[in-house]
Amino acid sequence: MLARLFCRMIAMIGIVAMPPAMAEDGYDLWLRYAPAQPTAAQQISAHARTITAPGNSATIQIATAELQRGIGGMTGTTPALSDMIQQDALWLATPAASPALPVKLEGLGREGYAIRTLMLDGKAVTLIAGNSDTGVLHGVFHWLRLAQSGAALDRLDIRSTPRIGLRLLNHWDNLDGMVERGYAGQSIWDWWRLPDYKGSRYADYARANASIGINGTVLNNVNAKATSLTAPYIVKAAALADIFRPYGIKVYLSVKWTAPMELDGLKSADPLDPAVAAWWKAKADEIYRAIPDFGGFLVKANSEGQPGPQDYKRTHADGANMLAAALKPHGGIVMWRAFVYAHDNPDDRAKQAYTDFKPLDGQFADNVIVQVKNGAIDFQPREPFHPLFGAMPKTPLMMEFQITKEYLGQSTHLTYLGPLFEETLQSDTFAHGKGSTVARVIDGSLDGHRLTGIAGVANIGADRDWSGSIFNQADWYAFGRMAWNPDLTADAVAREWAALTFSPDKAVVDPVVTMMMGSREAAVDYMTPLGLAHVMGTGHHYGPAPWVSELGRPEWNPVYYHKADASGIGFDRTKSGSNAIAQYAPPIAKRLAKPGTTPERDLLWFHHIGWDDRLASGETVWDGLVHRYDRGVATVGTMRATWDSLRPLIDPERFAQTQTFLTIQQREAVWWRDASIAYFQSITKRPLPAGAAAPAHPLDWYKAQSFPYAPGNP
Ligand code: BDP
Repeated sequence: MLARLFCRMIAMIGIVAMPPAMAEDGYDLWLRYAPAQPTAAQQISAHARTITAPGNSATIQIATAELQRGIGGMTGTTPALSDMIQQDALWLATPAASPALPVKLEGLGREGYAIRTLMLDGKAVTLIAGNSDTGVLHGVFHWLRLAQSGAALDRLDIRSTPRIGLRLLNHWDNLDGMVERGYAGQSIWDWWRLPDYKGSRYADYARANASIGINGTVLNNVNAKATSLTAPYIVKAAALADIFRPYGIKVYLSVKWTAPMELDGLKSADPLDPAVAAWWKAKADEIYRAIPDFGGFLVKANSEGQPGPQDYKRTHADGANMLAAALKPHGGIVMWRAFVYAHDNPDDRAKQAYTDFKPLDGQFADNVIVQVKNGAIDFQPREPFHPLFGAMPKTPLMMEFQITKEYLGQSTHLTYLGPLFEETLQSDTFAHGKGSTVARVIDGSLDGHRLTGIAGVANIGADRDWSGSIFNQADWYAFGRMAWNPDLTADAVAREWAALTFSPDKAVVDPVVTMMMGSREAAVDYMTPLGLAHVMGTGHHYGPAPWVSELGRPEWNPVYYHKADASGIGFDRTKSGSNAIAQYAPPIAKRLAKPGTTPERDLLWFHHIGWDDRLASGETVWDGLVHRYDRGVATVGTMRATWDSLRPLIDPERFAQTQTFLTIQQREAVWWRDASIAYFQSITKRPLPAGAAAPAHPLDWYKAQSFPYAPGNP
């Protein structure tokens, strides 16, 4: 408080460019409500002298408390609550409480809101209205976002409603506290001490999610344990559901297919066995008794060794529909994952999900949604969009992005995922001609689906800063914002985030956004340029290992993906190879059939190309590859320099963490570059292009590195 006062005094007497005096450990995320500059603070106060709210529900209490906290933090004056709408009030309203609202709420649904500056009985007020208290809460967070970013608050006329219904985090959290592919410490769920001990972090988690419109969370890992469906764990999940409910957030559980056998000794898990169906129905009834608004089940079946209906010669649809029938009476849904590939299937891994699921289009119950990863392999730095998008018009498909950066530098690399999300969402499937974007597949507008969804594998852990680094918070933020509106640009979201997280000052926002917007492409360049994929170290996926070739299943080996040999490099997915391109709509397949018409960024994903073939720039593939590795390293160098220049404008704590992480990123970018070049050069035997530095070590040195304790590796 003293520090804040001090800051404001300094700002008032006109000394500029002082670093904020508060210690910043990242816990507050983008909801910091730091003292605003004097004119901004005045503006905020002028539009929020009092708050009038409809009733006193838990959700409305959260909304008013958030406004008081936010406005108090930014201006130093906490507005009072008032029963009467006063001049310059913030007026929160629902039609239930105020039947004759001066704004129309049709079309805003249960979660949307309107914000409007208007005159009411001669008084200027800002109305934040929604059809439900949750809608009002979302509107409150929008208004606070505007206030924090220094936007004008005097003539607001905003209507916003989410384009996608289910906006979910998927926690890959195990019951023992380990987070699979987690790089931010242990799980935030303290299963052992739940349901009795409920630390304040659970509400803070819900608040952060509500602020960006996330409305559901799958509590446990897709590689699920049956134990999470036992009575004690249902009570624990119910305790979390009770905390999340007023924030508009539902809980969901991942389920293990063989739970009826493991927990109650059933002889089979055959979905068509009436005893199995009865078990799941009873289990659903039991869950809904404890959690009346339980969301439903997420299922990973017949994937990477998990059991599933195919073990009984049944289809994914048979399995999903059986679970759906158990949930249906309660309004629950099944999210059935399409992330499948089988050890006994010799076909291109990238084709297998489509091959399995496409024939099932139209066979799923109406409360089933099929959850598809953004690309056909597995969360790589870059993948072309998954060919299932646009290929199953009769089935609702939801998107699965990975927010945690298993393949993008894990916790320490600054690789903002907004551009990856945007690239996928804006990809055109051509399912119904031009403009059939992936965003329109998953928002349901393309094929008229009402059940719509998007999931992000969470990057949240018990670390004080939640996500393992300050900049990783941006990926959580971007996921939520782009789930609400999949047509938002990564750049616009980065701008918002940077303003909220650091400062609305252009001198901060512009360089931070430039760093962020180039960062994912830099990682693609230094890890997997020109469409390469899956060349990471075995198991932990940390660091380069394109040489790995001896693992049990072919598709576990990086050599399977890059297919580098004396003649060239890349995976031939055209007619002469696996013909995966035929899974795309004809206009896309046609374009991908030839290297010359394939986007260069995906070249080696679709083609095996001669080392001496030419890229658009005129350079050979080998030279172009090396140049891209170099470009990636150079971009990280520029990012570091940019960050260093921001020292006077960023608080010391968050400045230092980011600076250190950028140092790690630069060192590791060089390592990626050198190891990759050393390996590919051992295959191509060509000299490095003029001016390119030789790798620092011989290939064997890179091969000898090992990381037995890399985090997140199950
Ligand atoms: C892979 C991860 C693995 C997950 C799997 C999945 O390496 O830990 O279990 O995805 O999505 O990327 O099921």
